[in-house]
Amino acid sequence: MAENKEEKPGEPKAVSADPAVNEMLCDCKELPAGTVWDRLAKQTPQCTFGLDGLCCRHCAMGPCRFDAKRDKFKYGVCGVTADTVAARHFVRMIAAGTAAHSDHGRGVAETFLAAAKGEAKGFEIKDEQKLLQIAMDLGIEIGSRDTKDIAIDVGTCAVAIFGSQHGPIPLLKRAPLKRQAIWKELGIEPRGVDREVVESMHRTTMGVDQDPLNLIMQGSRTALADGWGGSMLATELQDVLFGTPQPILGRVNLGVLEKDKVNILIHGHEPLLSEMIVVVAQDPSMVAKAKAKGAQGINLAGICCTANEILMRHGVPIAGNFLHQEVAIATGAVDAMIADVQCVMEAVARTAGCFHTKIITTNYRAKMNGAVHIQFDEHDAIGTARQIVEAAIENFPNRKQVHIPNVQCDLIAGFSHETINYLLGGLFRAAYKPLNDNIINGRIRGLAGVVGCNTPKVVQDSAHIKLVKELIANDVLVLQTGCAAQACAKEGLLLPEAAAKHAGKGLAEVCEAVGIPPVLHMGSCVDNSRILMAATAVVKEGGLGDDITDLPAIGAAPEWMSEKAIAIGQYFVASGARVIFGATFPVLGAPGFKDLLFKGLEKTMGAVWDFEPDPSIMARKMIEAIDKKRAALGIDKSKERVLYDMAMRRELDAG
Ligand code: MSK
Repeated sequence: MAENKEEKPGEPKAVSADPAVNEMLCDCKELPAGTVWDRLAKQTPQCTFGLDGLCCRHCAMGPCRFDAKRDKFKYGVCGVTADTVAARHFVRMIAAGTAAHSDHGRGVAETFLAAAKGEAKGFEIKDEQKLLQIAMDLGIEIGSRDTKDIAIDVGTCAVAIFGSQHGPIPLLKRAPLKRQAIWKELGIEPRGVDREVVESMHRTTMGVDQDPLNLIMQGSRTALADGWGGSMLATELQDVLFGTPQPILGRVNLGVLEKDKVNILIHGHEPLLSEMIVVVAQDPSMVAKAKAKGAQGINLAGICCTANEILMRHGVPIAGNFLHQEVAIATGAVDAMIADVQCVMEAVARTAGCFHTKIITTNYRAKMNGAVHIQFDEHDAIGTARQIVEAAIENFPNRKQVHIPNVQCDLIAGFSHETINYLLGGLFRAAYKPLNDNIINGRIRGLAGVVGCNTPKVVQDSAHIKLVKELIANDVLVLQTGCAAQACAKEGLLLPEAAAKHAGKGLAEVCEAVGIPPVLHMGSCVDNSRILMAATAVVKEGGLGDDITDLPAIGAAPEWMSEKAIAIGQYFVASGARVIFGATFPVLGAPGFKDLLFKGLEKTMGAVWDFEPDPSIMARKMIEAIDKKRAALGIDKSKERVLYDMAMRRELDAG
């Protein structure tokens, strides 16, 4: 578990709260391109115009810089202001994040359709009940029709949502009615995923949309196309194809790598191929091949969100989160790293060049110099998976020195919103009522979604761990996805026993009664759509208002770095949930646009953004926001905030 080392003068700055990473840094000293932390140090100080969203290079009259305090930098060459420039950047980040999630979603929808038609060997419908639920939500007739025909219609409709020109996209209907009315009134119901991304790119190009409010409305429409469109479709169709996750025991951290086995590390986001790699790696003929090369078997592990996908459905261990990708290779124990799309640093190929690791890219959209490319063929996924596993086995004898830190931790993952329903309500009367009741009676103070990445700008995992510990100590039930979930898992917070150790009395009572951890792992980045569904289910259960904005609930991303996080943040705000980001925020130099995001959106969306780099202050702000919602609902029985002082933190860390 992490030792939250406090910095001492003269000592090198700690880069991670994770002892496995700190142990590996000695092995990374000679890397020609260094590690992500070395490269950040070389890039520091970074350009403040860029940091604050104040550099425009959208046309060749620029680049232009902006500084409200200096006359020289008041206007760009075209006369554009800092607020418009920051708004355009922000909307472009939303568009990029939406595009990433949605291209993933489209790939899943296409494979789903091929599987439904019987054209994708190895894929099948695993969750029929969920298929029927989606069919109903998409307005597809069920009656006495054959499952195959329903699946073909669902697949066809899902693919069409990406290119649809005239919305609204159908899954918006899942949201609370009041929220749907707000979107309609504001004119921000997405028409189709691709259309919103294209329009955002158009409106942010030189000489088009010059009004920050108009821009953020389009940003909201695009983000909603992600949350209630591309991401939600990816999650739902993956569940139908591979099974809806249920609580499952797993392990996390570099210690899951095995010295005597062929280690295959799966990195990226799409579970389509990795599901097949899981199957192939267990094939006795493959295990025999590994043994013939001197290994004792084959060991799979994951990095980033693909890790979350295969953990939730198969219990495959997680080697680490985003900042682990280079240090994992430096163990010398990774025979192949399989990379599909997103969050794969270009540095991994260079790092791999210093060891024996083979980097294998599998998606034509994401190739890399120094990597081998084996294109994923959804019509023969098992064949592609075989090629990959064989390549890893072949590489096993090329290992040199191996150093695997003996650090790992158990965790429970797999809390889909359906599972939360069953766990809290029981199999025969599945409902969110017990959760709502416990929020109303104050045992659970509120809900917090703590999600997002790692960034080298924050001591790895430290903000996640500090924030989440303070939240659960104050009876806030935490929902997590992505690398944030992996950070807290490494700290042991995703285990039922964490409730007795770290949670407040009320939350601990609920967790102990139901047998759940105080921090629920709900999946990968696209699975933030599960949090939208859980929030909607709480609203629909009743007693806590009639819109997401009424709930004592809040979102946070204390160590974010990806554009995808901005898209997620905006679809939460547009859905009525306040969000707080840490580390850095890309509009701080544009006072007008910052004000619009941090205050102005309250009027239209009923929720705003906030920025707070200190996790303790962030916790305070989140608890205050939750208490404010409780007061508005009239359920504000006195609850003192437990203040975490240094002594308490040390005690927890020692425990
Ligand atoms: S992988 S987007 S670093 S959470 Fe989804 Fe982690 Fe952030 Fe990538």
